[in-house]
Amino acid sequence: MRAEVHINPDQVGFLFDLDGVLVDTARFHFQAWRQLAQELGSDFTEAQNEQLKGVSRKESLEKILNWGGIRLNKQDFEHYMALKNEWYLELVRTLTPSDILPGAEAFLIEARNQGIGIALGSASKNAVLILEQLKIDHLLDAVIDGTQVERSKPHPEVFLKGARALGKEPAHCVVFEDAVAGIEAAKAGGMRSIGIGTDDNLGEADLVRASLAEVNVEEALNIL
Ligand code: B16
Ligand code: MG
Repeated sequence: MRAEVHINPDQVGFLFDLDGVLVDTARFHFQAWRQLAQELGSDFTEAQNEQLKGVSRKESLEKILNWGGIRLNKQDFEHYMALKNEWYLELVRTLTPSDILPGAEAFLIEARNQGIGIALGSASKNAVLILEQLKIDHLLDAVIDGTQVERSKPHPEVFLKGARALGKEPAHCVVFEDAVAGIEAAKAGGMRSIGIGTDDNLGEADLVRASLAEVNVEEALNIL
């Protein structure tokens, strides 16, 4: 067992993934990508969609094209990525605060009240709009998203930038993630992690819970 180390909450950073942790837009991504695949004469399943979670827009399209054995030139690739995003954004604009996942807002407020730094670490280039739709942007001290990183998860760049923006040591940060690549990114960055989902795929996390409604700030601090 690790010796108990007491770290003051004001030295701690909590880094949150967006999709699958604070809100579920995976169903919107699925709908928009599927529409695009069909436009290209292809299709893919909900099980395959699991492989797109946490993955960047560009890598998602690469996977879908691979599944369908489709090749596109650079110009068409850019065109279809933009088209999917237009369809996705139409769905995102329907989001309201009632779409915040169970327990997420209360958890952010409790962590803030304890003086913990809070940052977003998302692969999405639409993160700012989504946070505004949900009206939780004011609960975050820093937002690092797909517009600010060059390397996708499992590379730790997004979380290391989040820790830096908060002025916290990576070893004093806890990452909340629903994707395997995100848990790997936290590890690669020297951070602790809490998997939001199930043990079968997130078993590498330091703790796994079905949702933020089932985690309390104390136990999150205790894994540091
Ligand atoms: P966008 P996260 C990720 O969000 C999604 O899980 C993933 O499915 C999506 O492809 C990616 O954002 C990029 O999204 O097209 O909006 O830039 O889980 O890292 O918050
Ligand atoms: Mg996610």
